[in-house]
Amino acid sequence: MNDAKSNQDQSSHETLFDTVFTTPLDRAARFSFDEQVVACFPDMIRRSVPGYGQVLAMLPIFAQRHCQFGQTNAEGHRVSRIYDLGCSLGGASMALVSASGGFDANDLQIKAVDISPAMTDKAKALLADNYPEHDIEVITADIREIDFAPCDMVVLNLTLQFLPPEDRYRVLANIYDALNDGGILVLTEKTHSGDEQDDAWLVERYYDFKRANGYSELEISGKRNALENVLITDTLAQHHERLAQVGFSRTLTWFQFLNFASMIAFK
Ligand code: GEK
Repeated sequence: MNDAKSNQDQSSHETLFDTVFTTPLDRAARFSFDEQVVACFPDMIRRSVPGYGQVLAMLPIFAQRHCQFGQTNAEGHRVSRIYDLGCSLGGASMALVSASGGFDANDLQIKAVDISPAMTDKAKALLADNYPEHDIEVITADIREIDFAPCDMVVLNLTLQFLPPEDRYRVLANIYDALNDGGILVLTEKTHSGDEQDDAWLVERYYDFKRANGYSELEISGKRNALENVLITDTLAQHHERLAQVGFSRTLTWFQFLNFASMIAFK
C-alpha cells in the first residue's frame, strides 16, 4: 500500500507516516507546526530525532528523584507541578504519567504548553483518551509570554531551538525563577559542534540516521531547507554558559546521540 493510501485509511488518533517533504515543490515550504505536521508528528519525531524515546523514558526517573510535592492542588492534595514547554502532542507529559513512571494519578500537576493550536487540540484529545484521571492542563500559549507558577521540574524537549536566540535567555531566566530550590530543568536540543570537522561528520551521520529510518534524499534536503532560520542551534558550550548565567549552579549533559543532546540543570 502506498503512503498516501495508508494515511487515508487510518483514524484521526493513529500515527500517520511522515510524508511532509516528498515532492520537489514541498521543498520550498517553510517548516511550521500545522495540521499536516501534527498528523504525522509521532512518526516524524521518532524517525528524525536520535534518542527521542530514550530521553522521554528518563523523565519520570528524574521526576521521581527531584519532585518534592511542595505544591497543593484544588482538592488540597500535595502535588509536584511540572511544565512541559513546547509539548506538541504531549509526549513528555505522557511519559511522566505513564504506568512505568511510578507516580499515582494525583501526584503530578502538569502544565503542557504549546503555541500551535493544531498541536494542543490533538494533545487534549490524546490525553483525554489515554490519561483522563491525570491532572494535565494543555495550554495554547507562547512560552515567552506565560506567567509561571512555582514548580519542581521543567521539560524543554526540543523547543528552545525554535525560539529566536535573543529570547532564549529570558525564557530560561523565567524558568529558573519559577523552580523551587532543588528543582530541575531538562533541556534537550539539536546542537552543533564548535569544530567544523566534527560538525560535518556529525551532520553527515545524522543524515545517514535519517536514511536508515526510511527518509529519501528529497525529504532530507527538503526538511533541511524548510528548517533554515526556523531551527537555530547552539553549541553545548553556549547552552551550559547561558544556563549558568541565568543562575543554575550545576548543569551537565546527561545524554548525547550524534548532534542531539539533553542537559539537566539543577537549582
Ligand atoms: C515532545 N516537546 O514531543 N511557545 C510555545 N511552543 C512553541 C514555541 C513557543 N514560542 N515555539 C515553538 N513551539 C515535544 C517536541 S517540537 C520539536 C517539541 C520538533 C512548539 C512548536 O509548536 C512544536 O510543537 C514544539 O515547540 C517543538 O517531546 O518538532 O522538532
